[in-house]
Amino acid sequence: MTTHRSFLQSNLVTHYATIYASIDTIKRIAALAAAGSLLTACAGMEAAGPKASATLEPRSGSSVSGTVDFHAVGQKLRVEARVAGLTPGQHGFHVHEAGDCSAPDASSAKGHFNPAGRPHGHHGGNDRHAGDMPNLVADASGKATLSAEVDMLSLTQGPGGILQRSVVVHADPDDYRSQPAGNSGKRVACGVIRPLAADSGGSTGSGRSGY
Ligand SMILES: [Cu+2]
Repeated sequence: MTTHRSFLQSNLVTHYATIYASIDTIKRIAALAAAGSLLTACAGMEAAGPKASATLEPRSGSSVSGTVDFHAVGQKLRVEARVAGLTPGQHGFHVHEAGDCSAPDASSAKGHFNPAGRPHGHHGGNDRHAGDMPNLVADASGKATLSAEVDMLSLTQGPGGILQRSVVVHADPDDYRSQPAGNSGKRVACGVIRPLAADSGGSTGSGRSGY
């Protein structure tokens, strides 16, 4: 009986030791996981928030191509466009409602992204489509770059969210007045706006001095 009891006790001690070791392991794993997600969060902030990109493909018989990148800067969205194959001068440039560039004239992208149901207008005002952006300006060689911060748009799932919508370049300047699209003519390029993985997008090596 004594032997049996002592066996039981020692067995219990071993059992508790195992439980405590498990709890300790769980705590360590939890701590490591927390540290890991903290690092991930920091890395995301260093990269200036979520990113998305659209690859422009030619439409309406044009040879226009390019890339449009987006990333969040506070409550605004920074737009960086590099476009080639344009006629020299200004070209209407908008976020359109549908992420579908399949039609030869890009009509499948539908109208300007306009979640608030407002008239078309100047990108600097408030009474306008959320998708209204500044005209691209092409040089004599047909190349245009644009770097601008716009509001009313975001990379979230909220009402201003532009993921899986499209960006469209037009043949003519947007006059920022005419309805419904600024009289900017044919759609010469179109690209669907897709989210990028958090660690891609080319900002590697910058802004990491905080580590
Ligand atoms: Cu447009």
